[in-house]
Amino acid sequence: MVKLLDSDIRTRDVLGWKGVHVLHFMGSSCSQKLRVYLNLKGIPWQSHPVDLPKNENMQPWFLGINPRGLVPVLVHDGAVHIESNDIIQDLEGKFPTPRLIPEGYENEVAALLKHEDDLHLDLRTLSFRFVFAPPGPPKPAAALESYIASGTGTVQGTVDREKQIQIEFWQRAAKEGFTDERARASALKFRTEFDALDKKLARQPYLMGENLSVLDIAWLIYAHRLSLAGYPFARLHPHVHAWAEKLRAMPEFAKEIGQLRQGAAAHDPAHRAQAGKTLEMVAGF
Ligand SMILES: N[C@@H](CCC(=O)N[C@@H](CS)C(=O)NCC(=O)O)C(=O)O
Repeated sequence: MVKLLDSDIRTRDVLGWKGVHVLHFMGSSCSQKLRVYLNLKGIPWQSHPVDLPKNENMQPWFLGINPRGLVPVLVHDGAVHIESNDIIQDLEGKFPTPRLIPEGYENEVAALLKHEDDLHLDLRTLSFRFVFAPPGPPKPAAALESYIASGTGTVQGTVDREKQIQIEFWQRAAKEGFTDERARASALKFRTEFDALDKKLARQPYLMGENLSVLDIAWLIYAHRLSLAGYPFARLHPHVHAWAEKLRAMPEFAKEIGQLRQGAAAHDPAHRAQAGKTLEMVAGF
């Protein structure tokens, strides 16, 4: 569990926050995952929006809370938790019903969520290339400088390697954009994952069997974002497509992904096909 230490935190006022507080952004996939989870659980929480397109997450106040500079963050009775999957697993222990991690499967689910999180930068690559498609560098130099300089830079008392990975990701993006080659490599990884999920969903209604679990939430959020990027689910993975349509129709999901959906509807095909190429063309799907 990534619960921050007192020495990691510079924005001290959060230590006095009582109850469940979430720092998040409407269009962030990891925030959407956590919000869907909170909705399904019926856990009341207080919202603290962090505007990612305005780079609020790269300012000293936010880095004083999460030295990694990422959303979502959970502050529960003054304890600061980062990493969406860790937050969810921690809440599952504290709010056990309705169960979204089946009893006895905690370790298996932890490993599967870790695997899902390992693909996060691939999702970000495809999102920036085909959904957001900003005209210039995704993070202006001034924002990146503030990111590098702010916060303690430690997580659980240790210099945070993950922050360096983020810095390198944005520096590379500023230098070369999101190239065809990178986008193709990321899309192929997802194809392998969704081929496997499609086989599961041919036999059972949800990823862990008969009941909805955190894995359905996590993978629906990925599938949804990728469908906005133009990933051809209906053609390549029909069972995943049917499952995603079913989940998207549930109010607990619809409420959280709706805004991005509308936003993306406003994107014309040329916008989604940055440099005149769609995801299907770039990936060879
Ligand atoms: N492994 C982290 C990933 C968090 C992450 O990358 N969050 C994104 C939004 S989905 C973010 O904060 N991006 C910062 C930015 O775009 O500047 C988690 O699961 O919480």
